[in-house]
Amino acid sequence: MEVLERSLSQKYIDIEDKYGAHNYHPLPVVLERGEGVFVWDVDGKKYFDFLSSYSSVNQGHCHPRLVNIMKDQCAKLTLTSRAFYNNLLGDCEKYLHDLFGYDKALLMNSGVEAVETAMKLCRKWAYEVKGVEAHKASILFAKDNFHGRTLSVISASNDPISRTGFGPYMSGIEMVPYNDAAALEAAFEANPNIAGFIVEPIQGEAGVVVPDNSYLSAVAEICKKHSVLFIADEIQSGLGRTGQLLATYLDGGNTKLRPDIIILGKALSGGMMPVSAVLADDQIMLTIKPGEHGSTYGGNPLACAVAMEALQVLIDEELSQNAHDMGVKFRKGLVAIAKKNSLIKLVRGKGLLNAIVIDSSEDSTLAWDICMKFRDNGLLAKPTHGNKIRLAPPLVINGAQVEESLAIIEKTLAEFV
Ligand code: IF1
Repeated sequence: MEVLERSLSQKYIDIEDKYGAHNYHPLPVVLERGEGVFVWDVDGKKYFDFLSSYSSVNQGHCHPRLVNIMKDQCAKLTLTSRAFYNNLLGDCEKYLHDLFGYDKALLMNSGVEAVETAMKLCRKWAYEVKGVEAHKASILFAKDNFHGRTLSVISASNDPISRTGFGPYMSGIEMVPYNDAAALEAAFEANPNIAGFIVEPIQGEAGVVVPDNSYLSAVAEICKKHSVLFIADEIQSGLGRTGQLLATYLDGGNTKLRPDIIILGKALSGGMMPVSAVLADDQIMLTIKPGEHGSTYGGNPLACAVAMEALQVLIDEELSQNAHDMGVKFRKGLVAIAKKNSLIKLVRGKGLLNAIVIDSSEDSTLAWDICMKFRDNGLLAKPTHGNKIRLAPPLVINGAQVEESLAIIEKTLAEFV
């Protein structure tokens, strides 16, 4: 346990250590306020947030429009369950229809709940539309994926830390290498019972792995050819993060791939509360009949109010475009630092979903040590899978803040050579 020189922070850490589950190893910093791209710890120290709660705070911390809409709705009606209608769910579903162009939306809460929902829709569609024999449907995933932490979703993971010790695993799940269209087609040819392929347009947790330009288009084509549902998990890559509204909008937005199912979460609420959604056309969405799926909070009026405003903020503030422009500036700066500092082995990403690969083994603590120094120098980031450091600020970041952040990154890395 890193002992913090600031006793106030240590007090909070000690309480959590004593009374909380040890299911995380957080960076030792205790936050109490957020605004835009910044967060402050309990001692009043200010940091650039370069994690954005894993791309949930795209609109910036505590966006005033989201705070206000929550305050208003909180005082009116927060939850009805789906036993009754409420006056905001229909508007939210229509908003999602108008913005993304799918017949219908199914509102859930956490991202993994939406992934599970997509898996249930995929199986139902397999039996009722594709004609797969009962209980024989299989769902294909990409290796090195991350789609959440439920037992069925970790059954699709090849990451030992996500799955070891939680068996037995769910059947009807297969995996293929990411960014390999030939392997995908071979899998479909080998098993006609494959009903869907769930894939991240950019693999976040794997260390921001951006596939070849042709991969996602090939996925769409091969899925269509084999009557397999193309299911895009845009929970982390979507909602402006990669410089487009969705990461499946390619060629600067001129090619919209339109997967059969889109899964949204995280920034769908701008970090205010858990809201997730599954988008699909009627042929898929209506395979789930009344009473066959749902959740207590799914589609609650507070979530709907926040989600519509969070999406409107993305549009009004042109945050996808800003993510594109600031991402170009940021990656250029990282490449310039890499030219002077061999610690950075690789720079990769799209929009404001970026990562640097540190020149160390995956089991080295160097990336962690660098993030600790980033913290001391006023920037918060966290390593993923050993030697990669994800760098993903809120999409509201401006040019001067990008430059200031690059200066912190350069100064910090220079301390390690
Ligand atoms: C943790 C990772 C990121 C996601 C994608 C579904 C979900 C996530 C593409 C599930 C969630 C979060 C979960 C959080 C840390 C973070 C994460 F490190 F775990 F892998 F972002 F890369 N699809 N990702 O990224 O959504 O149920 O969490 O709302 O579990 O530690 P959720």
